[in-house]
Amino acid sequence: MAFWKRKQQDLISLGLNRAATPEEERVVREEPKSGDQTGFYARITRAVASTRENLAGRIDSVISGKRELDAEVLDHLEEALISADIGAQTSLDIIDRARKQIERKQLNDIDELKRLIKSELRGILEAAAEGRKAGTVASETEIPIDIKPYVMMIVGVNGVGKTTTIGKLAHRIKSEGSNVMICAADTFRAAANDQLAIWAERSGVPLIQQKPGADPSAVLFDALASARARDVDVLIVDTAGRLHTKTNLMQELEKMRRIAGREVPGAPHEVLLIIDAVTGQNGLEQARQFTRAVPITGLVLTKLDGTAKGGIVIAIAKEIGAPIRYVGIGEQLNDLVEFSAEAYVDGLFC
Ligand SMILES: Nc1nc2c(ncn2[C@@H]2O[C@H](COP(=O)(O)OP(=O)(O)OP(=O)(O)O)[C@@H](O)[C@H]2O)c(=O)[nH]1
Ligand SMILES: [Mg+2]
Repeated sequence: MAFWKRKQQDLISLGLNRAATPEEERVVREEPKSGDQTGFYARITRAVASTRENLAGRIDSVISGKRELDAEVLDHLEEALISADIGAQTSLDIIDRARKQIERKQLNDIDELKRLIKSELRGILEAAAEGRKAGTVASETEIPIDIKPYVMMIVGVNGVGKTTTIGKLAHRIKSEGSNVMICAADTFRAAANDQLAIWAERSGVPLIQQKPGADPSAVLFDALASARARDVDVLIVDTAGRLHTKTNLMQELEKMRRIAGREVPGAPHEVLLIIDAVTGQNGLEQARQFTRAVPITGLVLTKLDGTAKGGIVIAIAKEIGAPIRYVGIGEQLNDLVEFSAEAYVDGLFC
């Protein structure tokens, strides 16, 4: 079953003919599926271990031996949130809310304070998932079952993990029963084709490529024709983080979008922006430039396993206002998990 239909199908199989509650979704998501996707909740928790230790260390050092939530505790907490890259304004807002609740005696101890923070953070992620920030997110469209090929464009600056994510995603979608094809439209680096070929082989899916230096849009055109001819369900398109010609990268992406839409109605159906969690606020600035040029439908945050500043997830969700679909938690084929706001937030403070 195609991955985007799975959740809905799982819910139907649970006998639900209404929207699932977050708890029900969590249960469905936690159910063992095909081998490698089992226990994603635990895997997200593990991926944010360094961030959790960073936060817990700072919080514990200031509250140890204290009975009251005083100004000093709140100041340190604010610093801890900022140091985890949650974002200065967001951290300030959360602590302000906490301060008011303490004054009104609605908040009495550190556990209640943690609960408040978790609920605030989850609120930010959920708002982003709904794409509430107008103007930055392509409107959500229902994906008709008969769209073929379903075209996913993967965009982002160089080195963030686009190619690696494509390999993982191809593996994942294929293991869920769809025919997948990869298009090598990053023609910038000679090595890019080889790297993608390795991932295509690992995940066992065909790759359409041309010589390095070829016109990315021409490669895409070929891949679309080939995908149609071979009855492919999902075409995943790798794109360059930069170009060797003087053509503007954003213009090239726009041209690719136009070609995809001309050849397959509604394509690209998904444009995933890849962001490297390790680059923190700098990466966020680069990501902003993409959102100005390309309508993004979702985000993938890579290298969450490699940072103690995993709070950047919150800053990105708030700033970009698009749903985080997946997180990369390592360099192996199975190291891509569906993002869960609940698993993530619980992981920060468990
Ligand atoms: N630890 C860890 N490393 C990752 C993850 N995703 C990607 N990487 C590593 O990040 C590096 C860059 O990944 P690529 O997939 O080549 O990035 P790219 O965006 O395709 O780069 P360009 O093609 O140069 O634009 C590689 O060494 C990957 O192994 C992740 O989730 N966790
Ligand atoms: Mg690449």
